[in-house]
Amino acid sequence: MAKRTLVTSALPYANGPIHLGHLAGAYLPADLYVRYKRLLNEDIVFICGSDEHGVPITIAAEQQGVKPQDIVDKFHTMNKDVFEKFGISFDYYGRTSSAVHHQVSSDIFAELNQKGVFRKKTESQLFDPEAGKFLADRYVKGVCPKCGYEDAYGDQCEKCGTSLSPAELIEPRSMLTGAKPILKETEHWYLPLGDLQPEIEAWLDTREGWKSNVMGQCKSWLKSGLTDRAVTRDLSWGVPVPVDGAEGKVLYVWFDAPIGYISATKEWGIQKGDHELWKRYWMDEQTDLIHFIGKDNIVFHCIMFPATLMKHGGFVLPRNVPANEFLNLEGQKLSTSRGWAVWLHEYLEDFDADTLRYALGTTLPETKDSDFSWKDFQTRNNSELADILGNFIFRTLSFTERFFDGVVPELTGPSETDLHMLRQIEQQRDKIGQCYEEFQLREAISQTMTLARAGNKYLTETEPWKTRKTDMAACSNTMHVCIQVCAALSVLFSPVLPSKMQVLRSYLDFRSVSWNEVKQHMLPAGHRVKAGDILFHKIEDDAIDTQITKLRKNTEPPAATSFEPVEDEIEFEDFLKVDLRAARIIAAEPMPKSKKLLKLQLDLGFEKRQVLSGIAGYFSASDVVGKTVTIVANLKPRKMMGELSQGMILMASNADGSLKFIETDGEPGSKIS
Ligand code: B3M
Ligand code: ZN
Repeated sequence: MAKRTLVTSALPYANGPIHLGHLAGAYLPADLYVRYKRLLNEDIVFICGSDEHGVPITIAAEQQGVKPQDIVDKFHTMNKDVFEKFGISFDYYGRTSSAVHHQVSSDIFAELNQKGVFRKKTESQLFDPEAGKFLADRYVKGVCPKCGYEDAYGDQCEKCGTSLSPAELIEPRSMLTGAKPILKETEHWYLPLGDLQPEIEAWLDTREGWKSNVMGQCKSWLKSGLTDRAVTRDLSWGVPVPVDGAEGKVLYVWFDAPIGYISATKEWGIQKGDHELWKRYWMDEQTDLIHFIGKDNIVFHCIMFPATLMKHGGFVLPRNVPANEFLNLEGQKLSTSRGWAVWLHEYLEDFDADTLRYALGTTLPETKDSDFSWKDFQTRNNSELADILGNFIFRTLSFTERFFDGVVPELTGPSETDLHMLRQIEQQRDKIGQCYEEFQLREAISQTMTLARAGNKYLTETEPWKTRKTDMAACSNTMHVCIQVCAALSVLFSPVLPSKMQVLRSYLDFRSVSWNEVKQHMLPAGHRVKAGDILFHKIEDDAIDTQITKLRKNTEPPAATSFEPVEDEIEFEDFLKVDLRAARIIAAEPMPKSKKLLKLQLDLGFEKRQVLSGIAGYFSASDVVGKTVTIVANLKPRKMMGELSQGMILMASNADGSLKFIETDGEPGSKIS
């Protein structure tokens, strides 16, 4: 086992506030893991900070007509504060504009340069003749050479994840003036990734326990062959290139930003009065370095940064990079420019941090993209936090206060049911721990709720309100056991619900916060507890509707996008399985409490049917009545919101995001093939 762990979360650009997508990608998962490890009393340090360089910052400054420094000062402070309010427990939150960071990244560049690692090349690069500037990275957009996405940035296509150079873009256009760039020669330092490929490949082969989505991406880049990457830029904002004659050039933001993890660790040590402390975490092989990031950052953390560290020498390389996929919002891709996002500071005005930590934690995009919806948030809160966890705790503690004067009763002659419940405490502790160790954080949370669910069920089934009158010993045993389960939950749930579980421990007068002390018997008979207040309140429909309305109001319609790529080939027999029919919509009404669904009555000639269709955002009931449309008639019927849906209406999705029916002149019931 490692002596120590260094956990990092991607440094967010200080060019805007933090939203749910950021949290789900790199911050909440890291915090869950770190809080779990701290409960094991392991030596672990959690590092993050603001990424304050690069084109994202200067573009934001230009758009707002202020200086880059003003932008980073504003968002650094704001983001640091909101992370704290959300319970993200960084040991240190640095910033890449700090003097220490400039020094550390300069030194690393200089060392690599001196070792002759870089290749200096003069190449033609895109230049905006109107602005008189080279167009680095996000100053230029164009068509992705790999997937054809039209809005790919000069450094990366956000659609397919490929990392790019501006010159690779098809039909490039300047973000400064819209002008068509020309080519102009300039000299830069390149990291020769092509030459380093065998070393990188050999190192990646030694990595164990990586998620398949992460290793898969790495393998696919290696397969297409790595190429030299420039690590300097013609820009004025950033860490100046520490070489004589390199005026007007700075380090590429993706060169200096990951080094920010090192400089922030250094600053953390300095703050603790130990200038050498950072070396224990970065220069000693006993450290497990874990980078939590979103999937668009994989290439930088698994290839570029390790290559940099490798060639420098002396540094530890990541043991794991548990990158997450993307979080969608209400079924659509998050988009800050369109306003399709939930900002954390706004969320915290209306709800508490722990509720979101739980709801988001159960929906983390660990292996594939996932979706956050306000309805699901409400259900997670009402049906799980309030109805299971909160209800169990409140019933246990108020019953103990009322009938046992708040004193933990004796356990005497426990039944098999009592013993079974007690055994589950340790079983679940081990199972949950295993999930955390393997970065299966969703499952860790779900297994923790399983213990609460078991406790709630046990309490209901042992019926202490009845045994109180007939079998006082059984009643005492029930309450003794339930209190042990509450104590266990107060520790096992604390990575997810840190502040609520702290309150619970105060009710239980339970000081222990150590994972391994979670056992069958923690609070002895005679120990005093108090009932306290209800920990989780239900969230009403109104509060959720307000959020959905706010989201829709802030949002512009989806921008024109490209068409979906064609799906994989299927056999003719597969196609024949789908029974398509013409159907006339004879009645339509909105579904109560649903923003998405319309309830439609269809005439199929030989029979009538009800179908629920997710088109309410596009059509009103009166728009659709009378149309003869195409449906999948042999789709297994399913219930949605308590109503039966017998089939599915086919829709064409236009590139601009609008939906159209597949109308037909066929008579209702006729087969379409
Ligand atoms: N700021 C990119 C991002 O926010 C970048 C991460 C840096 S991690 C060293 O997606
Ligand atoms: Zn692409």
